[in-house]
Amino acid sequence: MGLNDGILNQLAEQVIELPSWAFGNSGTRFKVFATPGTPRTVEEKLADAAKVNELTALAPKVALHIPWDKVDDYAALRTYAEDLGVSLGTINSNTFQDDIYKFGSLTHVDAAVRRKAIDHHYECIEIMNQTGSRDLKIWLADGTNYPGQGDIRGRQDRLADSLAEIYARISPEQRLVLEYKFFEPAFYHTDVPDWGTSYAQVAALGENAVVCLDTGHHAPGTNIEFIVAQLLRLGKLGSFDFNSRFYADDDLIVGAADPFQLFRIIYEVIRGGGLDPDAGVAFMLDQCHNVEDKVPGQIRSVLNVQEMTARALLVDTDALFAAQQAGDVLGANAIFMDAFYTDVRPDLATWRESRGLPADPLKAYAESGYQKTIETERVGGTQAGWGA
Ligand code: PSV
Ligand code: MN
Ligand code: MN
Repeated sequence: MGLNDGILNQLAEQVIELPSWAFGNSGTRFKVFATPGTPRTVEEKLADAAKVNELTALAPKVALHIPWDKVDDYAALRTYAEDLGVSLGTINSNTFQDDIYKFGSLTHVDAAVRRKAIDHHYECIEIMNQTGSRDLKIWLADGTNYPGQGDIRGRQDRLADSLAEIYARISPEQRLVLEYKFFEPAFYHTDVPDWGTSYAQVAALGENAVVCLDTGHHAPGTNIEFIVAQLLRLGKLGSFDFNSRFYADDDLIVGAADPFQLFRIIYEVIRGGGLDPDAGVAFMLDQCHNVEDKVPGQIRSVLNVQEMTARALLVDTDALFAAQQAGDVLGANAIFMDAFYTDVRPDLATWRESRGLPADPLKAYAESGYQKTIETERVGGTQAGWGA
């Protein structure tokens, strides 16, 4: 099995969006280790993202988180990014770090708190108008810790009302993307815990409201590729937050914990037409590099997505469907596994070189001297988010 031109043409169109916060220092509630060379400004985060793109041609977009990436002039930031060869992507709102949101944001019982949270989203939409971003991504920390603490039903109703106010502000070219997460920081109930809730909320809003699937936001054992298939079927898969996890929301490098799961997810993306750029599915990373260097961490991540995409494109779908029709259980499984077990790395390296890219982007990064330069030049890099 080799990568034919049809597959390479599809791979050439692949766009992965990098999260600005992946370049900041991050950690656990126990410790944030500072990594030498960490960006001090949004501009430096963009420069690092552009480096990843320069060496891989896979990551021409950078997602921002507001207010972590707050600047005075977003039009200037847009030009700055474009001069580096990248564009500004999804704008992520943040209603989870201010004291006022202790008991919720868009779901809060107090209309004044909901107003503040809605206004923050208006500010994000204003930023999107200047950055040229299509997607407003909303992840809420809203939820409760103890049974009886909150009125689950009332919170759901207030969420619907708040989202409707935000949705009314987006332009026809923009989308509202609602992310779900089954727990954390709330431990008893979360107001958008699963794809079904996210789907119910966005379906009520309209066509330009879609779901974000963060691969780390499910209970262990969840069949994530099934959710992918279902959301694509319903025309509501807006974006991915790719990462990998061993236990909870670990935010580790995508494909590091379970490459086969990533393969299965991407197979369903392809099966449902989601790889077509016109399908509008944004392939974002949502990761933290706590102990490893961040730029090579992002390079490894985009290469993992590319490798699993290549393998998923290798599935002999005609043979697979025939085996499925015939009830050939082991035959169908063997066809699927043949593609998964194919090592595409040599073919991808040769293809990269033919496009003027380094055969081994991680080696090229190590030899480029970039890491040394940023370590020397940048002193006092910032934390990814909390406390930034
Ligand atoms: C929450 O766990 C999340 O996945 C959301 O996407 C946030 O925006 C992101 O992490 C960064 O904290
Ligand atoms: Mn996420
Ligand atoms: Mn998360």
